[in-house]
Amino acid sequence: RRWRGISRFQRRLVLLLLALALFVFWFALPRVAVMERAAAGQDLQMVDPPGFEAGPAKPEERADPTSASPPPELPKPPRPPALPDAPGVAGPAAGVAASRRSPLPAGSLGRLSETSPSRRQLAVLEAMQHSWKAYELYAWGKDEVHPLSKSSAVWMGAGLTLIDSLDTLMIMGMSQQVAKAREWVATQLNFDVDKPHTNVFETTIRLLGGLLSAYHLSNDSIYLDRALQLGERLLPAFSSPSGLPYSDINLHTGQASNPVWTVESSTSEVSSVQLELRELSRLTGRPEFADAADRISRVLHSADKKDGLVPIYVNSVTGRLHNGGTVSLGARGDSYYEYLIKQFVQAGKSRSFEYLRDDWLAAMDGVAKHLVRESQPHRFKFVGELLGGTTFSPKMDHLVCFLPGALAYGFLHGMPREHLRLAEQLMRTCYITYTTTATGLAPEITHFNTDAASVADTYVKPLDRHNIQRPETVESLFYMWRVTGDRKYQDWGWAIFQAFEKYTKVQPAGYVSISDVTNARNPGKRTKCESFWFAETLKYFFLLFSEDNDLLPLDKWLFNTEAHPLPIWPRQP
Ligand code: DMJ
Repeated sequence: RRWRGISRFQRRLVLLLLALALFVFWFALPRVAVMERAAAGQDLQMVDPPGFEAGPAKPEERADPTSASPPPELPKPPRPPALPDAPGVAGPAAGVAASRRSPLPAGSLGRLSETSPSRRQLAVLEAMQHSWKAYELYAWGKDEVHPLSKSSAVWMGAGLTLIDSLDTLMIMGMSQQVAKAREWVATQLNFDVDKPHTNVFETTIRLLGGLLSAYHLSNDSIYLDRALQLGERLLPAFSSPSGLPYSDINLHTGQASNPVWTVESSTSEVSSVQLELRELSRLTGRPEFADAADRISRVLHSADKKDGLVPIYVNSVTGRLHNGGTVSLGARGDSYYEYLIKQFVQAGKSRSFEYLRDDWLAAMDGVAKHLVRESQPHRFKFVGELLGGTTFSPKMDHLVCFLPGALAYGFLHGMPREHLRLAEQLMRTCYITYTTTATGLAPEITHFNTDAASVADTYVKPLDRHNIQRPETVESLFYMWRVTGDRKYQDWGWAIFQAFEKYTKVQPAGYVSISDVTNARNPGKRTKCESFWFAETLKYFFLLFSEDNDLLPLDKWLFNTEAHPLPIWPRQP
């Protein structure tokens, strides 16, 4: 009666408004729902970013990076000047002085990015300042800071956190902190450390890698001088009968050894030093570092593998892989795979490095065949392990979450499109390992249920509940954002960043590891802050939230396994 009582004009107006509301509801609601589900980690049907085919591509297909959907249109700042025209590894010796040229003009600190920082980047910058404050207050010049106990710890005895952080400070434009740290490097840093068991891998990726990147980003020769001093002290570690490095060295005496209890080394440790050694050779014209790297890569290339997969232990004296050993892309296996594709890219995809690309392709086929499974009930793809080389275990270390990023980076450099598809699926799974805990932070290890009757996809064993500020998921989010231009990866990173803010920040300074990600009431703050929090996690957050794709563009730079950027060389024959 009321409807009939109003005028025709009023009726039309009401109908029009109803139609408008329906229209808005129809188009906006699904988007909101998808975003909410994604943020909650419940979006089971992955939405393909426009431009990417779903489903497997032919194995021989090589991606044309230009065919992928381009990252969003962003203001284009001037690119960094061309890379230094330093001699190639096999080129004439040039000496440190002659090759002291970096891709950035002197004094470019704070201007690495020409776009204004985003609100999220500013939050990361504040986190870095808060973290650095703890290091300055409690651990200046020491290896690690313990913000809770307001103390420090010795590991290599060489200012580990300070050196590991240099490039992050530079990228974030923290010029005053860089100046003070540079002063310490110039006047205090001393690699003449008399400790019998300094780990060769950690020293190479964190200290040597950090110094090389600091040099490239600052054009300051002090960092290259120090890198060369360290490289010379590390050299005896590469003189084993097989050519694979000993795990430990005394930097003072040059005595290299494996730990007393074993002759076996971690496969990832012996196989993840070549990027740094070759770059040191290129910059200094000293071939012995690159020669050592070549020997390592060739020994592992010739070793007996199972569909491209390697066990997690290797005998560094004989060069033989541990037969029947566990296969994993997590602890002790991870960066073996990462460095296959990155060595090929570093060398400008030169023909003489194609054998490493082939090893990467074989390994990724092996991963798909033996290690990738789906959880139940939601069919999340994950990467398990082969115990004893044969028995599948649905266990996935947080460390494995480097893989989506490496696959995406490989795709950008010409690897098959199906690698990107797998990267997208694994990226989602890595994110799920965060969203399914009470704190929103991932545990060290996640197990997956594969039984059809399962009610939850994941479970975390009591001893695996800790989070030590690892970077791998944020690292992969950064690559996925750069390669696909899909903003959901930034949003996922932001959710993770906020969880770190809430559960790991301490006052008056610093961020720490926690013991139990499943307990939001009492996550159990630990005292220690890892150096890779500064070197990797915060750096990747900062880059993930950047709108400037020309800030360390991925066709010109690669990141070593400790997130230290190194230039990609021009292609050589
Ligand atoms: C880092 O030192 C490196 O990323 C290494 O390759 C693996 N472990 C840590 C971070 O989790």
